[in-house]
Amino acid sequence: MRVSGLGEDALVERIKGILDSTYIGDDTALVEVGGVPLLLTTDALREGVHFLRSFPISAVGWKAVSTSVSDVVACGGKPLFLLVSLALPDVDVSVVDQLYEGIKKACQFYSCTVVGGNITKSDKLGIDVFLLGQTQRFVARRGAKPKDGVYVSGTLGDAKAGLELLLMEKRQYEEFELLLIERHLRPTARIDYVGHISKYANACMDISDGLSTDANRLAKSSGVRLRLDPDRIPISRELRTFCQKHGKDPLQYALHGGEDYQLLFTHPESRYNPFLDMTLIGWVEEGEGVYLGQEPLPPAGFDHL
Ligand code: TPS
Repeated sequence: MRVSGLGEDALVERIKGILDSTYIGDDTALVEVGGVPLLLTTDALREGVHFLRSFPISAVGWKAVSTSVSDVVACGGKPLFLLVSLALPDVDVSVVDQLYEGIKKACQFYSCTVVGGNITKSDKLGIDVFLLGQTQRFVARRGAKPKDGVYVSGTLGDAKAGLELLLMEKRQYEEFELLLIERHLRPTARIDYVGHISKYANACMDISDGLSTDANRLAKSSGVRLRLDPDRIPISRELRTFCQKHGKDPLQYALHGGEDYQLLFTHPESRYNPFLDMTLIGWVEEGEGVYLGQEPLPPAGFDHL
């Protein structure tokens, strides 16, 4: 059987079995070194799969750091040190300069430091980030409790619309289109949520493959059912404008679009923080799977294989 027939989650389960590992399955791995808990995560970006060579390369650097920081934040942690490995075609040196300008900007924004890496020759451009972080309290995907509120940060679906706009390769973009494109090219990991997540979340993960796919992962890990309210899913004004213009349904983008790097988390409703852009989108129940109103919401987001 080919890996594409298996799918990403099943392949990860298979690898977990081979390694006989109890670690694998959250956005980061929690390890203890000399009594100090640490978070480890790694992310890969590949030309043709995650970005095109025509995209601004500094944005690719920014995004590579942000996707890893997002995983650490989802576990309630702060990013500390990174290793960055490049798979490099014989490009102009300025490409590497710009890539690292983006990496540096992101590291300044998130307060973390690149301490090393590796470079190999390759046909396609690739960036691998390995990130070490630290947390006061590790928040996993398991831990959601019946009666918890289900929350997301920010708005959903913008990055998918941004990617579609980029792939249109228009000569001129309107203001709202540029905003959506920015959401795709330079996602911001929700570092502003670290305090809230580490203090209050019973379960958390970041939404990289789309709400429908990631909510099902959280429900499965926690052994609960999530019932989401379609009228509560947060959708930006820009995405509404985009969908109006192209005759699309914004809810479909918000449910299944990937790469928003917003957070999905649960806790009692009493922990709602009005100073964060968090939205209550549903509740945790006993049972399994994800429901949108009365209908099952199967995973229909992005699969990497
Ligand atoms: C050129 N895409 C790639 S990875 C991903 C999505 C929706 C999910 C999140 O990945 N084609 C191009 N660029 C793209 N970004 C896509 C397709 C779509 P991860 O979990 O690795 O952060």
